[in-house]
Amino acid sequence: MPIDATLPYDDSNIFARILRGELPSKTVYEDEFALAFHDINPQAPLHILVIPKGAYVSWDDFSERGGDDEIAGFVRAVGRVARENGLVAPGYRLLANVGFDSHQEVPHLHVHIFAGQQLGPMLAR
Ligand code: DGP
Repeated sequence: MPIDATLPYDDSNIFARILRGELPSKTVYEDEFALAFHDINPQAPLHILVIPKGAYVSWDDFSERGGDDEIAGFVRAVGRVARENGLVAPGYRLLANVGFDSHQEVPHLHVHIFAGQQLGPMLAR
């Protein structure tokens, strides 16, 4: 079910549990500001999720409340994950769903990295 991105942060969401080590994930990268892991239901040959370590519901929440250090750290982590996986030359796609119309399902900000094939049009037609 898509979530309402205007609701307060819910500490029991799946990605919060992954961050606390209560649920496993296939970690790709971790630093002070971000954790990257493989999506459980990949939509491309390579499908990685990058999440901030802080408690933010969505891109909207993060861009409004996130500290400058957290925002810079997170953006750099996303770029680094792509670079370290050799994705810059072939190309990749970033996606962050926010709220109901985008079908955001997990209420902790996550940026999808899709790669490994021609990704086609930006939106399903
Ligand atoms: P979105 O629709 O943008 O909220 O995408 C949520 C993504 O999270 C979706 O591609 C599947 C992934 N996902 C959901 N639960 C888990 C989980 O427990 N582990 C991992 N690795 N990914 C998950």
